[in-house]
Amino acid sequence: MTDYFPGIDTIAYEGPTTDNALAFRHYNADELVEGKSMREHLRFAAAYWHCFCNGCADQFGGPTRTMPWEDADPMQTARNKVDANFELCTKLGIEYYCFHDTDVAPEGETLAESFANFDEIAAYLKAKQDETGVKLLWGTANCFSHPRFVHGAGTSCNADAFAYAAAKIAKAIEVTHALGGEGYVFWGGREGYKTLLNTDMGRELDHLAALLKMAVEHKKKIGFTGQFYIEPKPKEPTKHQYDSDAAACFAFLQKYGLENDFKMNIEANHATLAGHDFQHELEFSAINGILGSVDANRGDLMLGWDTDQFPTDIRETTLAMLSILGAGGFTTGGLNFDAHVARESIDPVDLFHAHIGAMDAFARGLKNAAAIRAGGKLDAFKKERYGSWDTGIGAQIEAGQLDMDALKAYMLDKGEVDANASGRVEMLENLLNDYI
Ligand code: XLS
Ligand code: NI
Ligand code: NI
Repeated sequence: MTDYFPGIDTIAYEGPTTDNALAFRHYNADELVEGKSMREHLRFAAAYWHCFCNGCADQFGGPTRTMPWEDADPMQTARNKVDANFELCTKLGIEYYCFHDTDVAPEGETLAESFANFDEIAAYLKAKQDETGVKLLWGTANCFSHPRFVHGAGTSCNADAFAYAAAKIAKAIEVTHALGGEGYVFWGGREGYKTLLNTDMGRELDHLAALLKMAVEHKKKIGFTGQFYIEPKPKEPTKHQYDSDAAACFAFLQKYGLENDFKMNIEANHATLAGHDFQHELEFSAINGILGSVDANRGDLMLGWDTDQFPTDIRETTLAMLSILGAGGFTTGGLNFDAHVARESIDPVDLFHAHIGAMDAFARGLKNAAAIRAGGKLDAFKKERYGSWDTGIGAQIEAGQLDMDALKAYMLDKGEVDANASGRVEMLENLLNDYI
């Protein structure tokens, strides 16, 4: 094994009282929760782009992070990053990783050269997967960074940009398939607009749907059975992204008859940018049968952009795991840490502190959520709150037995509604805190 993280051993579970910063306090991979190991519940994944490609440059300055895998030759850098990825995942006990085509292999002078680079690195990724047992959770294509995608990809006014994106996506799906990837993500990138003064929204959305339909056909053609996901985000880089939240995505998918081919990849920071709680997006997806995977990060509510911080808020992870467990848990999806270290966290070891904290935060969230479910008080409260729908008039309405005339007659006769009960918001908030 290479040694990009010298002096760091395999990270072990040492329990909540340990002094060791490089140990898990709560994530104990084989510990059973609701009859399933934490490893199987949480299905952690490392995000290639943030771990190995993001030097933490910002608008005011260049990269600050020491990235010892960088070499003057971009293909050598690419091979080094593969080594670093598998070293990181193995040492942390992270079983999955995720990538964009351009994260793993440099773009060439031509599309053909880019594909050749991608194939070469994919073969190396495959060898390292076989050697370590680390697997690909999902792949994706970057159809937003290059200037050719200035007007978008699937929604570009330039038909050639659409064609280029289709070529990249086809290739990325093929490579994901070859690597045994369990899913493939579509994040809108620049699929949106800056101003309606230059934008034909209806036509752009038709084009986006056409691109996704082609992807579904391509998937079938090559025999890829992994799950397709859409990752909602309301803004950034465009002012308005078409896939703005789970509800907008679901409406779009239904309009174009794509609702059985896609699930959601819900990102915590995108949810808050959309003005929703993380849990709202998870719960909306769960009730519609489209909860697929999660980009597990956190935003900063003081800031209006995608800060992609590692998740550390136990209340958030608890509520998220409550919805995920409620939906029956992950099948093809998992928790991908779409997060980067802070610009001032400049050492390779900081990647370990970041992942350890995030994995512990979700381990606590999982245990808390399981305890809440076992306690049964929240469920019982909700059940009772809707009691008026279980019998009498409520049950008849739910069964579709009554029309408006019947309800008019019912209410004229009864005169006033039965007394409302308190929603007990504060009591329930206190109850939640009992578990955190
Ligand atoms: C950007 C997105 C991106 C996707 C993958 O905001 O989160 O990183 O997860 O393209
Ligand atoms: Ni993301
Ligand atoms: Ni994001």
